[in-house]
Amino acid sequence: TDVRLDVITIFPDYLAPLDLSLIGKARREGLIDLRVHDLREHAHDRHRTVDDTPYGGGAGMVMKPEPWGEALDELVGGHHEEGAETGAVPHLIIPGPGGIPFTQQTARDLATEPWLAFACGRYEGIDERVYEEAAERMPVSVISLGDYVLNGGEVAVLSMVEAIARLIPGVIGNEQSLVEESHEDGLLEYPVYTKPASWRGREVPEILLSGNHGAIADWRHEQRLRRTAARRPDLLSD
Ligand code: 6GU
Repeated sequence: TDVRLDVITIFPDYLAPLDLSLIGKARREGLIDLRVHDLREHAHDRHRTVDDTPYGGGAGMVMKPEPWGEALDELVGGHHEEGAETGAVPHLIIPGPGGIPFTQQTARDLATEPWLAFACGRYEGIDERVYEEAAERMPVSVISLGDYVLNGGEVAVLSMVEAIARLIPGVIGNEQSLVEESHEDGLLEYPVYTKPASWRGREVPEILLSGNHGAIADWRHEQRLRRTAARRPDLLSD
């Protein structure tokens, strides 16, 4: 396998879409070894409790450290578990709105790593000592998709895994489609059209029917600049 991905969550069913489409195909072809783990298997009380009230007070619940400690032990080999022989560790990604921004460059960097693990938090977050201890054992990154709040890391992991996996050689058939897309060179993509040439009184721009490939390339570049200026001026200034 080219890459191993582990996801630890209290909602394994949230990751079911990773069986579908290009990612599902890459898994079945053995390009991606993706394993989803239920955190509750490491909660040993009667009710399989994974959360508790915050020290110091405040709203909501905090994820308890013990289940996370055990789940990460099982992954990297805490004392005598599988993996302890080689000393290999994953790069642990913890999704959260308080993390560093996830960008196409983040996806490119993570796509070169042989082993990634994603720890999905819920409630108000994970006990801080889990981050501290994990960081002594493996690289840890807290990563955010953007400035808005999701209920947990699962949906963020779906996005991150898709963005990363499609950059792994062999996962996408047409590699050229990877270089000609938004965020690969700092500009948004140009508008695209297909048949019919006339639809509900709207015409495809004449230049695209001209067969003049130089003029088409110039038009597309101009469209990319205009679109980026209108929608994402931040990409042009900084
Ligand atoms: Cl990565 N996680 C959560 N829970 N909320 C988010 C996020 C991540 N990115 C933006 N909001």
